[in-house]
Amino acid sequence: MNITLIIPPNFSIQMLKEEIINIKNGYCDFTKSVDWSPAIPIGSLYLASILKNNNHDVHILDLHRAFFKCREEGYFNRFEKDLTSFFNEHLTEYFKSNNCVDIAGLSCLFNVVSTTVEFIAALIKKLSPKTTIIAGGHYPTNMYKEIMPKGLFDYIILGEAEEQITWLSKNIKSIKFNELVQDNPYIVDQKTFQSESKQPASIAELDVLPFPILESLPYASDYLENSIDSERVGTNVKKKTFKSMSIFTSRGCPMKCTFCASHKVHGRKVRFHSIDYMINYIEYLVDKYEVNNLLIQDDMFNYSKKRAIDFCNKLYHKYGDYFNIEFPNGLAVWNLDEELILGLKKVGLKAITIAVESGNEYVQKNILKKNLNLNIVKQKVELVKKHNIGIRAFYVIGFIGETISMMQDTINFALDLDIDWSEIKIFTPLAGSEMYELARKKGYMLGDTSEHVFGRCAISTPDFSAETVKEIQYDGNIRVNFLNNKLIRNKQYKEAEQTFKKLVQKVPNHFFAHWAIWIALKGQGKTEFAENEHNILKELASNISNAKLIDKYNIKL
Ligand code: B12
Ligand code: SF4
Repeated sequence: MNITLIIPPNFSIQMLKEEIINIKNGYCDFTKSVDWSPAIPIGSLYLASILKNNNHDVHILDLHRAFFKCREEGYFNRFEKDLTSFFNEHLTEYFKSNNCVDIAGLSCLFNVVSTTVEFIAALIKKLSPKTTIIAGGHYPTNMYKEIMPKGLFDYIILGEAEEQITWLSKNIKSIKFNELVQDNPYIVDQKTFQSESKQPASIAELDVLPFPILESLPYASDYLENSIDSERVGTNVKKKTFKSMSIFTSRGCPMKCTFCASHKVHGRKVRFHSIDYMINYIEYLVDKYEVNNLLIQDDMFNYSKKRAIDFCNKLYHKYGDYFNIEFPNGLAVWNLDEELILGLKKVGLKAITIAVESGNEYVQKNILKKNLNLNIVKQKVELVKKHNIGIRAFYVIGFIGETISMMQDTINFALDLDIDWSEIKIFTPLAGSEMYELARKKGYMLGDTSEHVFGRCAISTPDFSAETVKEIQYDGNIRVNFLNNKLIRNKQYKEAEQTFKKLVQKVPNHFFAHWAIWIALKGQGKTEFAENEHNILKELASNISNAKLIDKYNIKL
């Protein structure tokens, strides 16, 4: 079978269109801007590997990266280029030159990409009516009953799809295939999507999966050097020399956080790769791609502390301190102790991110059901700092049931915690989560599900309006990460200069980032550079919204 796995531009059609208009107008708004950098599509790599092992001809077409590259290379700055020309040049051309794609598999990990995936499916149906279109990932797994009636997908595979996509590709030519699908609990088609016996597939023994090798991915080395994870604000690790690869040592999470949807695909039962499997895979990544930055993406890497330490020991035994290690999704605070911190430090952990979510005990216990003890958070932070490891935290405000004062508690907690960076995000209901169901039932969601991403859209409840949450989030971010920045307070001006210069590379006109650079330069006695920065600030201050902020925060220039 000739199979193409397609990664869509990972945003809604509306966002893509707006982004193109913004590019044409030379406009950049920090509160709305999102990170467009490509990420290695790990799920599709797993699928590609198993399909190749079963002798299929597999290609990955990453339209997210293609969109990013077009954006970076000024494609959309040209008058005649828009979203239609983008899809024509990347999808129409592809299907014209590969006129025998038997199966197009669309990866749809996030709600936010639903409209784009549907747009792509409709286009493929037109371009290549004989191609079977299948979809998988979090969004179709959770929403198939609503998606299937649109008639855009032939099949949706629910849950972890490695075994099922192999089964489908093997059997699809069988004349009895429709009957077979009826009996398959993990795949839905037009006839079976309303059946109550369908459920997400789960890979029982992770080690049976072939390595998610990078050979299936065109431009693999470029991802390793320039992916979304190659720059992280608030950690002064020099990423530019890194080759970063995301890995999963386990799947699943037993916790029941009400805002999370991960369990709908990966389940609540934690399954582990053996440490030998992981070390062999890492060996492949090092030998073939010189990977030296491991991004461990498990939902809960330290679920078993013993295994986590075993992993560190074996990795250290083979590679010493060769790697930089990161946990982009954060580590579970409750199971973090000195032994584990030291084990991780030994194999290259320079900065840790902890998922705190809320600084209010009531929200922790009754709204999120995360039950994190905030005093323990403080103790663990001190432990991490004691070992000279950088520390960041994730926070979210605007949960259903939260009041404005509870949100302020989170901001105050973040101010108090004294760490390197605090990512304060606005709650967005994720399809598949308990809170999504509640938001829908109560009619709290404003706009389309696909618009619920980053700071872009929020919910309104009787306790707060979406606008108020945005204001609290904006204000919290400015106060916690800029005006009270730890590096500036501690007079670590050199590090502060590096941190904020990184930020202005991404958001060139960020007033507070320039302000922080100015303070950092003055603090180092770099008078001439500080003067330049001061001039930039004065220019930015002429903008009306910046002028208001200067007034609000009493900034003296
Ligand atoms: C890494 C990651 C990212 C990365 C990169 C994702 C990527 N391109 O691979 C980045 C940083 C970009 C990211 C961003 C976001 N993420 Co994220 N992310 C993850 C994470 C941690 C791992 C994804 C992964 O690689 N899993 C491992 C592989 C093996 O599993 P998989 O990708 O799910 O693939 C399997 C199945 O889904 C299925 N499948 C996947 N593709 C396909 C295709 C076909 C054809 C088929 C049949 C099957 C299939 O089979 C695969 C193999 O088993 C997950 C959590 C998790 N544990 O999965 C969250 C997760 C996917 N992210 C989530 C969210 C919400 C986001 C954001 C929207 C966050 C936000 N509010 O801003 C952003 C937005 C994305 C964007 N537009 O940029 C949610 C999605 C839930 C939902 N219903 O929308 C998740 C589930 C986290 C959660 N706790 O709920 N994310
Ligand atoms: S948010 Fe993290 S800890 Fe909570 S259920 Fe999801 S993956 Fe597990």
